[in-house]
Amino acid sequence: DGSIHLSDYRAPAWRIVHADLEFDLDAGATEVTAHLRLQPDPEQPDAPLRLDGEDLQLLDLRIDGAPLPSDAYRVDAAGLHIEGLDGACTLTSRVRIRPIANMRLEGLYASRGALFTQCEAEGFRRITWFVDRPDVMPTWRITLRAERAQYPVLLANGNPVEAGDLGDGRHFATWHNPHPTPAYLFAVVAGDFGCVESRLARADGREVALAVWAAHEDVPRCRYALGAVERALRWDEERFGRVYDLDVFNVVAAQDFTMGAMENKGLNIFNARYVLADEDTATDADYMGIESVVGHEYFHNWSGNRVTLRDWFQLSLKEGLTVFRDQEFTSDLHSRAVKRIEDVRLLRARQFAEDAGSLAHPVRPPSYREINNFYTLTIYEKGAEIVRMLHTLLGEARFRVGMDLYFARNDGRAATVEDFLAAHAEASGRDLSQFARWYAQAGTPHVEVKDDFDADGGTYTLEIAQRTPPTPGQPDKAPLHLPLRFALYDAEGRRLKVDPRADDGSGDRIELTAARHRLRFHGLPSRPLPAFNQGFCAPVKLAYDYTPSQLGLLARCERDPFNRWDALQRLATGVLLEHFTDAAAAGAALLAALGDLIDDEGQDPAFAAECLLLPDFDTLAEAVPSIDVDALIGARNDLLDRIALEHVERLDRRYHALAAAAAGGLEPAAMSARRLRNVCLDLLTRLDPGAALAQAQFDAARSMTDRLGALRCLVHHDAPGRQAALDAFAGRYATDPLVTDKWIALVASRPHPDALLDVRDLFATQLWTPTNPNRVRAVLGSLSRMNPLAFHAPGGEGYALLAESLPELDGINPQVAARLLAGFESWRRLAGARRNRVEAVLQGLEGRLSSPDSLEMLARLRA
Ligand code: DPP
Ligand code: ZN
Repeated sequence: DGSIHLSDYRAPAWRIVHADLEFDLDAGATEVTAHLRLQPDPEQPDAPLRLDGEDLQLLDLRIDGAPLPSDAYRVDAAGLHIEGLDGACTLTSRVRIRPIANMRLEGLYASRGALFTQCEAEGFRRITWFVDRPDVMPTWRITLRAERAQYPVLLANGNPVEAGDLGDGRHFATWHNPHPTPAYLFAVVAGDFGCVESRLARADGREVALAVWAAHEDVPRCRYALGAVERALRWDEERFGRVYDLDVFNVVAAQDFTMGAMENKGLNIFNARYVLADEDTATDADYMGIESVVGHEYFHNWSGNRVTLRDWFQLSLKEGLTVFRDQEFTSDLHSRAVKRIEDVRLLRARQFAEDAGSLAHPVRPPSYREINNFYTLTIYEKGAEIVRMLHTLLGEARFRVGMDLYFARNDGRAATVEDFLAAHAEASGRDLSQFARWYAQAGTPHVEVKDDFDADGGTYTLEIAQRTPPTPGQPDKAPLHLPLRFALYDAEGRRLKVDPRADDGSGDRIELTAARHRLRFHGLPSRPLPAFNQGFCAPVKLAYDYTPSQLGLLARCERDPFNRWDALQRLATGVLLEHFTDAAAAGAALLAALGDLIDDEGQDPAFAAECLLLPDFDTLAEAVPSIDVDALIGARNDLLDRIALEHVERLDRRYHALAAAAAGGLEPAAMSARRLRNVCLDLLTRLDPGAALAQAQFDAARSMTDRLGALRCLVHHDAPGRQAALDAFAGRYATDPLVTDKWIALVASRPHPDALLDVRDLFATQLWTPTNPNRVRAVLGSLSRMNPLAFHAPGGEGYALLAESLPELDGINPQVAARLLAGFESWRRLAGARRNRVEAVLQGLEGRLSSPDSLEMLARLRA
């Protein structure tokens, strides 16, 4: 079926040791001349040379300067085959490509008069003939020639070497990348850009010139991203000892971009949404997102570029590790507790759903048809959780030694997950062979804890069992090696000193390796209250039969802030899903705890805001065997109404009390205040008088955070001023595509059946630009991922709306279409007629999609 298997890996028969490329750039027709220095693998002496290439018009082909006769090679849809080469040689090819016709945004493409590339994972083969796999790592020399008027700025990987005039209004620039670099990290940018720049001293004493580029009118909005680059560079030196390795580091913003950003060597290309920001157009969440993505891409320079991947099955080796690194970057610079809560919220809502649905796959998948389909929450977020567990098991100091060894030993090489674990095993002396199962086994582990207290002897026993449910293709699972932190509290919430034979003497952590463990504690005066998985140190679903009052106590006394938040999430989940025998007491405990939080001025407001947010629809859907959409949405709405009614005065008081702090700029205290204030406003707008408050905030707002927060309240709670506010907002930002995406996303995620009509209306306007991935996601991603009420409309209209647009989108940008299809990943667990409706919609898509991306997704969804 066209699948590629990890077990079939073979080293490349031919390597490219150096690539010298020349581009005659033009949006309509670009010519690429490639001189590739080729070396055969001595172990595979007679293997033919096979080069990847797609949609290339071949103009010329030479070996060591001599034209190749046409019977000496063969071209098919996927590649170029040459037999009978005897040994190292230089292949020169000249091809023509058509950037302007490239809607897939893979390879070289045009966007708003400029030219950009995107090569990960397999886009480089759309630029020239090449051995396009990550374990082929030449050094590079890249010369760009173009018209100066349209393309005054010419950027490529590495350091600038030379630039000059060519006459006739044309000019050139040559770049050199001395580091062995696979083709997926190749990049070229040409266009009329401006930049903000700065110089930093590297830890090794050399200087690096940093620049962030964008269309001229957007340059003033690049300052924050530049500062984020500076912070990232410094942080990686300090925390990981990783020093930058070129004289320049360039970041360029592109409005048409499929991914979030791309870590090309020395020339990161970003989706504009992760670069451009000022107070008038960016929310606090946007700023945080920019800093974390800038960090992420920068950190790839070591975890991904210097040490790259042997093959695409190892994708999480760079992505999981780099997400862990960017999470730590954000945690070190901002609130560690709030960052952890946000990350776990995403993991539970989206990765757990992926791991429990039709698209579940291990962090290292054993096979794929289209690698683009594996840039998933599992590869990224679960991959990061695995690295975090390793960090917990080894401790910061030994983890750092292991990382240093990993980087030193694999520098300039294409590595595997085994190389990563071997470095950590060697540096720490620990056996990580069972831990390696985390990479091979899909599904979220369930850890169930039962306990018993023997009052006579004061003996307390914990019985801990783990099991991982079956996933597609993996019916049976083996026990995993995982760290589990825990603590015991007495009835007053005082922490009890215990010694569970913990290996590191800290007495608050055990390592699970078997399916069952028993822990005994002696000499306890009374039955303790246990707390588990502090900091969410293992990515599992942990079940323990808490009473509402125990959760209320934990929410106050747990030392670990993540677990204080989690106690309230458990309490809320139990109330919403009617898990508690005394429902009235549970509801009262939750309301009391939330009331205290609203009033508590000693608490970080951002933390309080996180606590006031109930588990979202996806998280609840993950917690039930069968998804009753109406029941989940109804229960959630009822509880939110109840919280608003019960605490209306408190919310109102706090909302006003936070006004002064919220009026500040980008300092943490102001961001934190705005966060809680907007959560208060959202609850208040559920009640009639709140609408006036939201309207007032909208009218007076001085930041995008407050303006968009108020607009969301007005739109999502059907306030009277909703349409006028939307029109005012849309008019004010009509020329800004990123802000336009924001209001479109609000409309498409409005929890009202009419959202489907609004989306249909959008399709009929100029605002619907199916070639722009951000816009497609603002419309259809918001509908399918952020609007369960409309997407799951009982008659199946939401499913039909998404499915209808997929054939056209698939013809434009297969990656975007395939990602939207994943919105159906949990369909088999839908209750009632909805499951049948999705099934019919998926069946109706048979024969209407053509990309390998979408065909693989559809097949997995229907398997
Ligand atoms: N650009 C994507 C990321 O950084 C893929 N490498 O995650
Ligand atoms: Zn990445």
